[in-house]
Amino acid sequence: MSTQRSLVLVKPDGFSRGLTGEVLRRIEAKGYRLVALQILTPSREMLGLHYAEHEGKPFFEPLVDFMASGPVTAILIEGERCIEGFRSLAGATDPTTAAPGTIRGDLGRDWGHSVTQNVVHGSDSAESAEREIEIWFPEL
Ligand code: IDP
Ligand code: MG
Repeated sequence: MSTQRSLVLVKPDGFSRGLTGEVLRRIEAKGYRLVALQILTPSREMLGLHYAEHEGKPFFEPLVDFMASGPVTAILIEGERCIEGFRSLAGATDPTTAAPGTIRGDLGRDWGHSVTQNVVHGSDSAESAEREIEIWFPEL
């Protein structure tokens, strides 16, 4: 058994395009459980913690600007190997080359925003998931 929890975000592009339901549908169809869900506009401080590994990279500031630009849906999911499984559902980082059938491949668009606006975030390891859940759902 390796039941895991993962932190999923529907980013501001996905939220504003009304794609939260579609992302939730895919998570539930896969068999993962929804543990908690919250709509919020994240502070730059939260985003600095969330994306700490990318601080100093050229895309860091535009990424934080984008992520703070409006509401996101934060979702805590649970299921067997759901960290790896949701990354697989999400697809590759670049929505232009993400495989069809994935969230980013089916729904992500190249709006001239490079790779930044790619609909969803998903934790990439058990350590990241634990760290990120503490940021987005400190009570859980
Ligand atoms: P991931 O979300 O697939 O794990 P990461 O490499 O962890 O991808 O990057 C975090 C986020 O930063 C991406 O989802 C995307 O929004 C943005 N990003 C990553 N690489 C680039 C880039 O080269 N240009 C612009 N934005 C990027
Ligand atoms: Mg990442």
